[in-house]
Amino acid sequence: TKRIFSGIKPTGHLTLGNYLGAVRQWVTAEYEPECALFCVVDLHALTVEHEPARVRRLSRQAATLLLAAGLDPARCTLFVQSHVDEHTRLAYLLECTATDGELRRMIQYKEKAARAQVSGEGVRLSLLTYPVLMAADILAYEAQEVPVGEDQQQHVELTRDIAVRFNQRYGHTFTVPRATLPAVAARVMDLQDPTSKMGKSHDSGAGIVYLLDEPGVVRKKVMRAVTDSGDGGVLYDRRTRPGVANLLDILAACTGGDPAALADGYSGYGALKRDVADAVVELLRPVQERHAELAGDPAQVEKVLREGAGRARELARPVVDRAYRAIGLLEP
Ligand code: AQP
Repeated sequence: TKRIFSGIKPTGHLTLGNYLGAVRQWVTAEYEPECALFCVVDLHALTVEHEPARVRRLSRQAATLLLAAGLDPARCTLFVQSHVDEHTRLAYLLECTATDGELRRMIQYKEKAARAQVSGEGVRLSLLTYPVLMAADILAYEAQEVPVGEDQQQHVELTRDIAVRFNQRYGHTFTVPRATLPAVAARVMDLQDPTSKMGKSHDSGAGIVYLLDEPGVVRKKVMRAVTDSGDGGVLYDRRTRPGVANLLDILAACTGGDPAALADGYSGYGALKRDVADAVVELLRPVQERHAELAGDPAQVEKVLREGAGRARELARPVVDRAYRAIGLLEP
């Protein structure tokens, strides 16, 4: 069976983008615990300005939400990145494999570095090296597939390059992974600014649907979504009609239809928005119900994370040890 790995960064409350782009792919497959690893990648949350208590709170919340969304601890391994030292151990070796130029080309780095500069906070060095730590997250588990949204595709490509280079120079050590993207909604856009991604750390609250938003809030956000001017009814064209295309993508992802075909069923934006709002509310309802139950039992979530970290450590250690030997470090 295939080994898969993916993660979520506790930099904000989980969004509809995280769910449709990534989390839903994680919960629909049938796994064995050793084959599917899902991680709250808390170290990655320290690459931008952060508040310690908030990161802790968001890490717990992310784990709880992943369970609420349907991750079954009996069939997958759910853990917190900082609980398994192998990630940072391996990251250093990969920093000795990747180049400065490669990392500066990453789109997320350019965007987030620009934002950090504007805020006057300065760009943390870890923001530049973040994709290398992400490569370590993936390679430590010999993952073959990495189910992610479109914004993470470039980082998975870099991971492949690093793995191939390491293997060529030091002998076969790592499995070379590939990204898998959902067929629709691989990039959910901000409802208020449909030319940029719906991002959990962005401040446009009105354009972001959070998984824990109440139905009334979801409806309000969807009904106020920016649509496109221009006549010709409801058309699916991501380039010229990004606002409407985004709503059609969301509807298609929720109902299982095809976004272009769905467009034919509407003559106006109002009816489309109402259907999108209904579909999202229905999609989130069971997740929110389970979240409310689980949030009342934090000890249960902690137990899952503790057991997950134990299993993850056992899987990662031999791989990372092998990499230490291959690259030329003396056995202790
Ligand atoms: N808008 C999106 N549409 C589809 N997929 C998305 N993902 C994120 N935003 C969208 C996918 O969700 C998974 C977890 O994301 P992450 O925690 O690694 O953070 P990110 O990719 O940097 O996205 P965020 O949520 O916008 O966080 P911030 O604002 O902190 O950068 C990934 O598989 C991602 O592709």
